[in-house]
Amino acid sequence: MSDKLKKLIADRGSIKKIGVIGMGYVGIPSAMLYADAPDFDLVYGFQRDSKTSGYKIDMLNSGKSPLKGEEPGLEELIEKVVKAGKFKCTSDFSMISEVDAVTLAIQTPFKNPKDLEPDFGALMDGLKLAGKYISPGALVVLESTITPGTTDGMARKILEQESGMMAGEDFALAHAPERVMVGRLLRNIREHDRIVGGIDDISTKRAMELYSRVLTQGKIIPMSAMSAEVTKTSENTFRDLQIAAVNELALYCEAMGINVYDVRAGIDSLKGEGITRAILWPGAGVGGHCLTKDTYHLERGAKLAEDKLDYLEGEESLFVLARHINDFMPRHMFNLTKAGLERIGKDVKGSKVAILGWAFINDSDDARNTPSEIYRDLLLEAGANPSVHDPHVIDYPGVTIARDIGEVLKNSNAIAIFAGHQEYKALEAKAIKKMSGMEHPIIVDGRNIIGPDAFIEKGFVYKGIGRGDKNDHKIQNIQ
Ligand code: SAJ
Repeated sequence: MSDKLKKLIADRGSIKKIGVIGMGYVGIPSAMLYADAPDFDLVYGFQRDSKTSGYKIDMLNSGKSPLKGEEPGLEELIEKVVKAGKFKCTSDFSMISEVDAVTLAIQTPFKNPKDLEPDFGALMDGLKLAGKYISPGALVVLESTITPGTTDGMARKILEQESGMMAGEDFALAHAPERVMVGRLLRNIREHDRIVGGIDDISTKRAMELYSRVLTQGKIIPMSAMSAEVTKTSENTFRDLQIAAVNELALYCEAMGINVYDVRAGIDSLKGEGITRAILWPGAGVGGHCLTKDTYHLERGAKLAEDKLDYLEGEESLFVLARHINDFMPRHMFNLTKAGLERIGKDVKGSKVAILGWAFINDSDDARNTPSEIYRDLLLEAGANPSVHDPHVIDYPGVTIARDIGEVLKNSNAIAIFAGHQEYKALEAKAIKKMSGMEHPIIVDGRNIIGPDAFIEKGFVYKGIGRGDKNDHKIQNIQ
């Protein structure tokens, strides 16, 4: 523990001013909670005044949320802290010199998962700006999900180069990964336990001071920076693995002619102390900004340590295989659609297919890495004519999203359900059939939200993920 840093922090006293770099799904709710905490005096939200996201600066400073979709309590909190003068959004990064702590909540996508090559461009720009302006005794925290080894590796290097100071000596450095989900951002930050990992104990301690002020139910779990990086990447990797396991089971159940949901309920019934059976839900695919890439961050971290790794010769990583299984599910939806059309002697080529749900998750407008896009592209490749409906997603590059479900169902040979939105749970066979105008429309349920019998009775050709008990049903001719 560096006495020099200890003294610098003691001279500064408790954290009063904070800077948040990256006004997005993580940065905005975090900044507002810091600003609303009585212990902190002022929070700057740092946002580049770029063509694509510069508009956020004025919106936030006028107390408005630039985030799309329902975020309970967020708009009110922005208005409150802006009115109270406790939050300012700015593109003047030199103000970082004033703050006691600066956090970075910047996207860390992958350029190419195959080569495990992340796109750290935006994060490196943020680190350079933080390094350029931080003052002695400040704390820097990475909240983005990153490859294990990044905090004490690339981030430390950039911050030291830009600042001319030493991490652990002149400034504190830590990783405290976000754990938020769209639709409940504020609640997740307040209530989830927070993993806090410093490059040394004094950095961990200083970062704990920051997060303990915003947690209501959650507790702080201190550890090393590397352990924090692995915790975050592997908690999403494990979730992805659990989803891949039940997706594989669903594919088996289809082949065996049984209902995966009966099996799931059976497995889930084994309860009692010490028995955890976390079986998740099969479906049309895994989207979003997290599960689709965090496995590759973990893999990259392990690769950096592969000279010490003892693993099966020539075997693929279980985690990467899980990614491939989940990436296969939209293609499986395509195969089910094709099989359904073939049952009535139709080819995918020239067929009109209605895609219900563009969001990657239910009842949200978030369509980042949506599985629906993979399915849509497969249809286009096969010469089909896809159309898309989603009650929540307003716009998305390269696709027209209809508001009127009748419009996409009209003359549709097939209907594919990709998101479990509430609106779709009320779908009625008779009404859908009337809108499609087909004698035997194909309906492919990727989220198990419709009752197969109600549709089969109306002459639909039903296909469902994991529904081997129904997928080869007798087609009914309705007089
Ligand atoms: N999905 C399934 N079956 C399931 C659960 C989800 O197919 O049983 C699909 C969803 O449809 C969606 C995708 O997986 O397409 C991701 O869904 P999600 O519920 O995991 O949502 P995310 O990605 O927004 O949230 C995850 C969460 N991680 C964990 O629970 C370990 C969240 O806590 C994280 O904060 C978030 O990633 C993140 O930002 O890392």
